[in-house]
Amino acid sequence: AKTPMRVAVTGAAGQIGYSLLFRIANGDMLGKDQPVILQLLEIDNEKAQKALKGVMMEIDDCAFPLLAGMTAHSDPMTAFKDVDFALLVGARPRGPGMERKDLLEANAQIFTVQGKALDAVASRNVKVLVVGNPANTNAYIAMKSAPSLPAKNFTAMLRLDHNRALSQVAAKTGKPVSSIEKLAVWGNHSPTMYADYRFATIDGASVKDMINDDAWNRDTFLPTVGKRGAAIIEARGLSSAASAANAAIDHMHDWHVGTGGKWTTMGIPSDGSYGIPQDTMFGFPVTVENGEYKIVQGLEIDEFSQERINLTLKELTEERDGVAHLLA
Ligand code: NAX
Repeated sequence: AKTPMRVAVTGAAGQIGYSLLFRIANGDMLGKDQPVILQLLEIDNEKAQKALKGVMMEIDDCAFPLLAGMTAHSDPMTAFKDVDFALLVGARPRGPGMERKDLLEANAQIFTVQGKALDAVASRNVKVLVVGNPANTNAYIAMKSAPSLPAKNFTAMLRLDHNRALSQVAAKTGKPVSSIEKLAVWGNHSPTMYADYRFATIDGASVKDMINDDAWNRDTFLPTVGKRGAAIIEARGLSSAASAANAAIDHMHDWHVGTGGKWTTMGIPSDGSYGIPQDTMFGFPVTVENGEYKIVQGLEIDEFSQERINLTLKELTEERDGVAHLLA
């Protein structure tokens, strides 16, 4: 049997956690033959820790054959000990009267502490996914707070945007999602993200030609994908949770197992590709092989795409500048 892998999840008693943990323990993330140990972090607060205990009782009651251990933590230094994977879901939500700047700063503090803890105690090969918003900037902060770990080990979740885009393209073309290849989402996990189907194919045929409607792209598709989170809140009264957990599973699964040459989207520290400044945590089209992602190179960026990419990059640059003083 394989050696169990250690998986840390923060915000484990939250909404996303409630969908995510069961799927990790069920083998959806790392494979049906890979035992896992869950190391769960919640804030040091009686109510949160009690709720976490309740979730753990339910996980026990699933009797997952692959679950080789499970612990509850309120300190990232113990939660992240020796972890192979870390899913950083817990974050500070925007409270009433809270400005964007306050939100950025509150989260910068959380992700500085967690980055330092990963740096100190996690496996040197830890794969980190940041889900908690603002996801790209939080991932950037964690990466910068962990100088002894390779920067490439830190990623942000753009996969929900990617999956939302896939679903919209499938609905528009009337083709199954599984037939769509070479879709990508550029930039920040925010309404400024740029979902790009210019290179996408279905059974080898161009999706752009099939849809052949630039106005639909600009006025319907991009706003629908960009504002999907708000539409879910409006309809459900709660933010996306099961779909976010599903996207986190997809992201980690593909990073661990590979994509077999197919494209997906990951928020990763830029290597300068496509003019995105080094280390900017940016959504790129990638392929994954042997646990290493690679940016798809050589794609033509037309004028419309460049404008969209500039817009999402500007937002990310402003977010980064807003927390720069905390990283010095
Ligand atoms: P919840 O508020 O239901 O749960 C968050 C949990 O995190 C809470 O239990 C809280 O106690 C815990 N927490 C807060 N700070 C913590 C810390 N420093 N250490 C450990 N735990 C901590 O939120 P939920 O709906 O689960 O969403 C979690 C985060 O995901 C939010 O920031 C949300 O904005 C973000 N999202 C990101 C998405 C993405 O695509 N990147 C999509 C979905 C989601 O909106």
